[in-house]
Amino acid sequence: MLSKIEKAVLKAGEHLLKGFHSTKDVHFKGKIDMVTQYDVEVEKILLEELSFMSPEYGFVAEETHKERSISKKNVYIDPIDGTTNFVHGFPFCCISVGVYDGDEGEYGIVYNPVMKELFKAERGHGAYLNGERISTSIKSNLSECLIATGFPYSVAENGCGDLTQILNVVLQNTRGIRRAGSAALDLCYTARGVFDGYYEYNLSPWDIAAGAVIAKEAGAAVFGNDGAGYDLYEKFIMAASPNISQQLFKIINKSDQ
Ligand code: LIP
Repeated sequence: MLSKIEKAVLKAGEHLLKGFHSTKDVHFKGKIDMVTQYDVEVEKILLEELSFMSPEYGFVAEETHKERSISKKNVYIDPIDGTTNFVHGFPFCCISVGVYDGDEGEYGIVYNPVMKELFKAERGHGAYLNGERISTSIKSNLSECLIATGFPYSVAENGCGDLTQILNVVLQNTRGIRRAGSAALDLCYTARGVFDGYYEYNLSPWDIAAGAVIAKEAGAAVFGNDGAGYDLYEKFIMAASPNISQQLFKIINKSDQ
């Protein structure tokens, strides 16, 4: 199954790559929430190439299948995660396909054709980058850690609010943060140990579905607000090396009270 999904993602990736180097028709779903013809076209290719999974699996996809699926088994598709990066020519953008049976992630594939990085994982079989096994960092001192995060599009209308307080605490207790613009790749860069941890609020299920499987299979602690398991529809996710996950969770939650 994973190899058939990978084939579909690689085919759709060719179109993302063509679009990355082409002029884009940009439309706005919100003040800074952009969409291009390539988001829609890549999603169409993925839905066609993955149609073999229906009717056993439902589909949830950012551009044309936003509603929550009634199926138990679902495919979560973000055709271009990091759309702002894609529009501005910043090469941190990807296709993200996560396959779930209920709340359990079965497969995750995240593909950045611009940087030629293909992350994939199958539950219980480890996580890989371009065929090489990956795992989280082993740092145990939060002050030595590089943490990734992001901000919802709504900051353009409402500002950062509580996120500023959290950012202050994280910056005072770590080596720094990176806001790279793609939740899927932030999770994968945590899985490969480049980031020691990642957290973000107000994401959509398609942003995190695949990356969460990859991070978990790479040994990351991945959880939501309760500090236990994660929920694709919860408005908070954190993934981190198990050696620092509780330290990071604590400072984020202490600052959030
Ligand atoms: C993006 C996420 C990113 C978040 C952005 C946006 P999109 O998804 O991947 O982590 O900070 O606000 O939600 O819109 O590029 O698919």
